[in-house]
Amino acid sequence: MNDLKRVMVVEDSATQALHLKAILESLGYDVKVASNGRVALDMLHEDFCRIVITDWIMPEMDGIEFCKSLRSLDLPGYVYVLILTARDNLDDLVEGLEAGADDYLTKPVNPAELAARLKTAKRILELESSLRQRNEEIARMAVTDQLTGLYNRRYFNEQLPLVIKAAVRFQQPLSLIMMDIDHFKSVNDTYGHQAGDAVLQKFAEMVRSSLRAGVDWAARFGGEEFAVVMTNTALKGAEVAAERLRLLVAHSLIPIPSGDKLRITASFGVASVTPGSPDEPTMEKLVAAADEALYRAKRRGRNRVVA
Ligand code: GH3
Ligand code: MG
Ligand code: MG
Ligand code: MG
Ligand code: MG
Repeated sequence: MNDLKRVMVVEDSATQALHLKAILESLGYDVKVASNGRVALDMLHEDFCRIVITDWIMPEMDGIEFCKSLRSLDLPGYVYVLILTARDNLDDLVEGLEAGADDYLTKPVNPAELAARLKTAKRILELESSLRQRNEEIARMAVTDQLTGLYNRRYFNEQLPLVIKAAVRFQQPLSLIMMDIDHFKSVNDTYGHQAGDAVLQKFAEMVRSSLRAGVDWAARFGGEEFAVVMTNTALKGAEVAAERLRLLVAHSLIPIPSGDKLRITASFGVASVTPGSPDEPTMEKLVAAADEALYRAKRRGRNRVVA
């Protein structure tokens, strides 16, 4: 990770900054210099840097204020801060660490010690990166349906109320399509569960391909039932989208592990939130309305869209 080869030096004395820069460059680091804490904060926003060595006493914003401000910011990653100062009593060290510094060094700096301290920084930052990545992965897994890669029911339940709230606030329409594969049980019964899974995956792919990026999103609601949420879309538009998807599904041949190709159909129920309607919309009401429409689509013979 080459961002661990970059160091920002925050130092008001140009001579000392140059001296430290030379040492760091001899250790293989790319160095940027900021003349005080305020300048350093601005630079971090523009060009993020994960290792910072800061002086204590500087005009405008000193090292302590800099550490405190830095820790209150929401930056793209953890910044490892070393204070490098002529102040060498124990109280100063404690104050520096309590302000949010990770390490404390006194001037004049010994290059070998600096190199070793920076190795510690690198180790901590690598650990932080891997934990961050793992967290992101877990967070993504928590909202993803494993079989299809679509959002799962949990995400649907968390997200839909927020989307409805936003639609009401911005007085925009919002539509929900609920869909259910027709006679899916017979796929499993005839061709086996693996074939059923392949059909679900292919169906999900067709749903995904029908979404408008950044506007619609789809979730696996459960079993062979899926939902598409269409923001800023009125009932008519959602009906058209559902009909297009219905045709795509009905005209597709789905390959299954046995080598056979299956034809499937699905039924669709569409419901909407309309701006200005007196009835306050909720997730429960919207889902119930789409479900009711889906039920009617099934009863009227399947392979159809009902709104
Ligand atoms: P309808 O047209 O009325 O919707 O009939 P259907 O057969 O599609 O509906 P039913 O609810 O009777 O059956 C749904 C089947 O979906 C039963 C269940 O075993 C199967 N199923 C649910 N989840 C999965 C899954 O993850 N993989 C597979 N292969 N099958 C699943
Ligand atoms: Mg100074
Ligand atoms: Mg079904
Ligand atoms: Mg059913
Ligand atoms: Mg079902």
